[in-house]
Amino acid sequence: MSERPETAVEPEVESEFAELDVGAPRVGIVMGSKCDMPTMDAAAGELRKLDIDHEVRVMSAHRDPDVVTDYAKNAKLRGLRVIIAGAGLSAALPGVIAAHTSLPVIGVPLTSSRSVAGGLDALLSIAQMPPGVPVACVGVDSARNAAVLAARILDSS
Ligand code: RP5
Repeated sequence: MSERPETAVEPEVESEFAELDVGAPRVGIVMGSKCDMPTMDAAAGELRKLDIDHEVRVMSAHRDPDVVTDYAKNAKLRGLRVIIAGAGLSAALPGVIAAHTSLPVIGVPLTSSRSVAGGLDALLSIAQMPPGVPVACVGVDSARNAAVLAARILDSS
């Protein structure tokens, strides 16, 4: 008997879950640190205004790699349709999530007290993904735009 990876889900089960509408979050907003919350709150605020169910989580690609991996691998099955990921400095979070899910990932490069060149460090970390593993990238600290883009993605599918 062939072994299946633990995370593999039968396609028919996956589509049945996708059709369930129980107010489950459709957008996941994640960020690398609690200190990112004031900036990322603009994404949550915009989704609230647009009446789009969402969830907010703090997890660091560098400090909590297993948590990030599990979150990304389970996101689609849980009903999420888009993930917004904000991080500063060497901002690996959006890219690591994109490595583990086929959902669209929108990265928000963030500034912090230790940012280099006004957030250029995070901007390049998020935008310069290798071919085949895309992350959409909004402007530095532009969390609201990430939410608007997430809404447009939801609207177009
Ligand atoms: C990144 O490093 C976070 O996204 C945050 O923007 C930055 C600083 O985080 P702390 O070291 O202050 O928690 O991982």
